[in-house]
Amino acid sequence: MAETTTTSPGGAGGRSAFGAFAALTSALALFIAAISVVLVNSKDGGATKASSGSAQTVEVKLSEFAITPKVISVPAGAVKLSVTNGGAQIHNLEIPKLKKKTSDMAGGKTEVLDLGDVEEGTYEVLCNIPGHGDAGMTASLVVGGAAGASAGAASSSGGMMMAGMGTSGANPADQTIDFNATPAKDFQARDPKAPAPFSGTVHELTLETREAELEIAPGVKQTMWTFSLEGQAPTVPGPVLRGKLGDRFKVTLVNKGKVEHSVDFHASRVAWNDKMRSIKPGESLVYEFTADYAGIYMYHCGTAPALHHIGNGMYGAVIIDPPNLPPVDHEYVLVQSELYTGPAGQPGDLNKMKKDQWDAVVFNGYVNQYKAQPIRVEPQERVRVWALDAGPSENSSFHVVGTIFDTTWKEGTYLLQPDARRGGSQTLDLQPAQGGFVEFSFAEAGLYPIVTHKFSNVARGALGLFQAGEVKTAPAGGH
Ligand SMILES: [Cu+2]
Repeated sequence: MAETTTTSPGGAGGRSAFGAFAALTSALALFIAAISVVLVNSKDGGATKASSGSAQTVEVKLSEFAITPKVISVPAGAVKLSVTNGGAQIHNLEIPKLKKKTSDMAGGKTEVLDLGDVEEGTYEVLCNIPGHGDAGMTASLVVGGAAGASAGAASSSGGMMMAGMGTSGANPADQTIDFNATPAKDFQARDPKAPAPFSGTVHELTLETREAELEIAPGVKQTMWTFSLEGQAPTVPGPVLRGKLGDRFKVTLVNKGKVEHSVDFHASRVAWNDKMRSIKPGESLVYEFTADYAGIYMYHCGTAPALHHIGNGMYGAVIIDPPNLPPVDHEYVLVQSELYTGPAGQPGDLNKMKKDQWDAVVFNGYVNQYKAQPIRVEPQERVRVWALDAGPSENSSFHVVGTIFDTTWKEGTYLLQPDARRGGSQTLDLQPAQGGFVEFSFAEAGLYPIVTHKFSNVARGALGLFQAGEVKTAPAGGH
């Protein structure tokens, strides 16, 4: 039954000739991970016995994202684990209580971990690559008797990292966001201005991935996974890349992080198993594409579990201007996404991502940042906002309170342009990975809230302000 976890997503038999099956399996593991954890739990709830003889050597397999068996049962005494990485990504095996850990092992490698004489008891086992424990790579080492009782305990919650969680995905150690807090004096909101298109027709860019401690809300710093252009500070979202139809993008992706990453440009038409493959820390790849179609496109890391990599900050926008895009007075980019906190110093909590339990919904990566620092325009000026819903899971009903869009463009086409029928639009609706732009002006001086009209999310960080002209009153808390 366990074999279905590797063959069923591949589908037809033609896949067997597919050279890059490892990459395929890796990227599909997002879909597989949940299934395989269930399988392992039910199948390996019983114990694997150590081989006979004085050397108690037990075979343990690492994969995306499981440690098999889930319960490693051995008699008391000298214990060795023969650990094989059967996956595509780098994994390790750690037993924190025993202070034992394998090296970070590439796929296909086997390493024997000598635990020495181990006392009776139950020990937590995990892969300590960031995110992999949360993704399912936990197990229990049960030494001596009482294997049956401990096996039940270990399989009930998928390991100790999830202990005490109940039906909520939250870990008690996850950081909390105070939506009434105000940013520090020196806080600088991300510049929402849309960059001009790159000059020329061939754009050679170096895009780096790394972990970075970023402030996501007043007083809350989270270990985010980021994209940044060479020489620039890491940000969430990643940089906005903008070009024109027909431009050639030559992007060198460099992994400066501690875990594997990849990039998937929705603006491109390229083979997924080649260009979108995951690269290990220190590696790089070249991803070339021609901008054949106009739009605002998402790019994101697709390394399994992609939900974790996107949910923890690895997304950004590529804008390819449609032909004859009219000039406007101001042009902005607002990327909506969810934030899922984790414990301080750790990435966001994958369990909350799996359950759609976001802590916040934000524009350009920070709770209520344009409420704290409104975007300043003048009445009657024409404004274009490029909007992208990066998700990973929540929709957007993009709305600016107090005005009407006379122009909307979504997913490759104008939905509305000014004409004699005088049609107006109140929201731009976007599902995850959809984008477009809206155009409007403000009739009079004042404050104009920026929201997603799914208002439960406005209370959780998805609130900004346009300030048109001089305004006497201070921005109110709500509106
Ligand atoms: Cu990634």
